[in-house]
This record gives sequence, structure tokens and C-alpha cells, in this order.
Amino acid sequence: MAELRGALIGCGFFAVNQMHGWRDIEGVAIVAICDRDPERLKIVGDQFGIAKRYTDAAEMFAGETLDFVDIATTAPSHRPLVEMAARHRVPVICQKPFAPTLADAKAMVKACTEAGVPLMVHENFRWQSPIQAVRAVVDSGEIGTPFFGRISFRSAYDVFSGQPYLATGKRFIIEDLGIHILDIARFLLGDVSVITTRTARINPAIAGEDVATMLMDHVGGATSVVDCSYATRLATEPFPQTLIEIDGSDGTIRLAQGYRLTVAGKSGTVVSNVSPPLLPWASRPWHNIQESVVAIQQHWVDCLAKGIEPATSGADNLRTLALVEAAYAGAESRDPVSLESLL
Ligand code: NAD
Ligand code: 89Y
Repeated sequence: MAELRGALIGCGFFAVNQMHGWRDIEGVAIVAICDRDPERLKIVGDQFGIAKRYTDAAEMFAGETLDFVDIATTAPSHRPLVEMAARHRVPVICQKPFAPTLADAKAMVKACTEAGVPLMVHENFRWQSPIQAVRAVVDSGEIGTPFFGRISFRSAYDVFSGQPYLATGKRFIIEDLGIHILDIARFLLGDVSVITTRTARINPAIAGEDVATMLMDHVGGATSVVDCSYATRLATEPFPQTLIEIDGSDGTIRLAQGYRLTVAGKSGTVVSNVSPPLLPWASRPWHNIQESVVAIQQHWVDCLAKGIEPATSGADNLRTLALVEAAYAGAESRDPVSLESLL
């Protein structure tokens, strides 16, 4: 099979992981990169030996024949870039948050559907191997039917030094990090009908909320709590681990700090270590996220080859983004928010 020719738009902080990921995947070559900042373009171009460099995405689409484009910019540029890819009939991956508003996201899905172009949101947290391990236990039936979940991300890691824009937006933890944790809740317990949210800002040096607690009714009958904090100073910093508790009719799952998975189920209690591998280019503590980047990008290549919709397609991600919008609306009103009216 001919090698897939991909391009990357946005050569910033996180894109370096995506470039490493593409290098690890057989049958793919990134043939061109684009960033409106010439300095970032040079850094990433030199690091990964990419000769074709563009400061303007329109010029890149006009000048290259591409099998896909990987958009690793921040949210404000996502809609114009995804719509540009659709106009050029180029399959597209878009980083999270998919769009600043649900209305934009719906328009992006529509543009790609009408152009017949595959669209995947780079929603990678559900691809982390510890999260996949929890899902495998749920699917095995070992704990019966889940009726309760707690999906928790609590940390005081300084994310602002690598991503300074996170300190300046009116919205912070739900839109940036909670979006992943809400997606994991959907991945493990199914879609949500109603969400109730409380938020707080503890760090006075940032503009948005750094604590969010969300209570959700899942369509299948389970109840979950998704709790996120970047204001939680623990004895051992867990970043970027998501901790999970699931109670089912026949047992329980606990994913604890240190990637310790305990399953007490129909066949007894099993404790295992589900630590993610440390890839050769990865660095702790980011290796958990870095491994999931390779996994989701491999999934994209597999889906393109088979002509099937990716698990985190644009259409799927509307349901995760709707949770983000509903959470902000509910934090403001302090009322439960129904998801049905948003989708
Ligand atoms: P960044 O600001 O470091 O990098 C973004 C780059 O995009 C910048 O170099 C900027 O010049 C470039 N850019 C912006 N608009 C452009 C345009 N129209 N054309 C060309 N270049 C453009 O941001 P980052 O921290 O790398 O984050 C990028 C995205 O990745 C964000 O949406 C963030 O939420 C997401 N992210 C995801 C994960 C994850 O695990 N999935 C982790 C961190 C960040
Ligand atoms: O931007 C965020 C993400 O997607 O994962 C962790 C992060 O880098 C900081 O919250």
C-alpha cells in the first residue's frame, strides 16, 4: 500500500508529540507542516527533517497533494481550518477542544459530511492504556451492570508554563481538561441525559475556573461524578492520571494512583499494574498522554484504510462538547441541564 501523505498545521507545544507519533506509525509520512509563527515552523521542521514549510494553510492546501491533515492549533482556528480541509476534500484530524462553541462544531461536522471527508477529533485520553484496561473489564461483564462511576482528575501540576494561554481564558478546566474526563465518562458509562455542575477558581493568578464537580445521569441508568481540579496539592503529584471508580451489580473496579487496577468481580479479586509504557521519545509524567497520541493516530490510519468512522469522529465528539457547554451553563444557573435540547 502506498504511504499516506499527511500534513500538520500548528507546530506548538503539543504538536511535537503528534509528530513523534506519526514517526512511530508505519505507512505514514508527514510531508509538509504549517505554522503562522516562522519560529515554531523552523523548530519543528528542523527537529523532524520536514522540508516543505508553510506559514499559510491556504497555500499549503493549494501546493500539496495530501491524504490527510492533522490540525494541532488552539480552538479559535479550528473551524476555518477544518472547513478549508473539507473544501479541498482532505480527511482531517482536529485537536480538542473541537471548537469554541457547539454551533461551530456542528457546522464543522456538516461541512465534512457534505464533502464526504472523514473527520476525527484528537480526543486521546480514552486511548490511554489504563483507561482501555478499565473499559475491557466493563466489557467483560466481570462486574455486571455498572450503576455508579467516579472519574477523577485532581492535581496541582503547573500546566501554565507549557501552555500559558490556559491562564488567560474565561473558561479553563472544563474546556481544557474536563472535556477529556467527560469523554472518558461517556466511553465507560455511555451517553448522558442530564448534568449538574459546580465550579470554583482557587488560583487567583488565572482567569477561569480551576475546579469543577459534575454529577451526571447516564442514559443507560448509571450515575457518575466527574471531578476535576488543578488546585489540589497532594503528597504525590498524580498528573496526568485519571482515577476511576466503577461499581457494578456484581463487583467493582478501582483505578488508583500509580496505575494500580483492582477488580473485585465474579471471579474474585485481581490487582494489576496497568502503567503505560515509556516510549523512547516520551518523558515522565507526560508518557501516559504521549502513548495515547500514538494509539489514536494509529486508530485514524486503521480507520482510513478500512473506510470506517473513527471512535472519536466529529459526530461523536459533539456529545462530549455538548457536555462542556451544558456544564458551563449549569455552573452559571446552578440548575441541572438536559443534553437533549443541545444536540
Ligand atoms: P500552542 O499555542 O503551543 O500551539 C499552537 C500553534 O498553532 C502555535 O504555534 C500557533 O502559531 C499555531 N497556529 C494557530 N493558528 C494557526 C493558523 N490559523 N495557521 C497556522 N498555525 C496556527 O498550543 P498547544 O499547547 O500546542 O495546544 C494546541 C491544541 O492542542 C490546543 O487545542 C490544546 O487544547 C490541545 N492539547 C491537547 C492535548 C491532548 O492531550 N489532547 C494536550 C495539550 C494540548
Ligand atoms: O491541554 C490539556 C490536555 O489536553 O491535557 C492536559 C493539558 O495539557 C493540560 O490540562
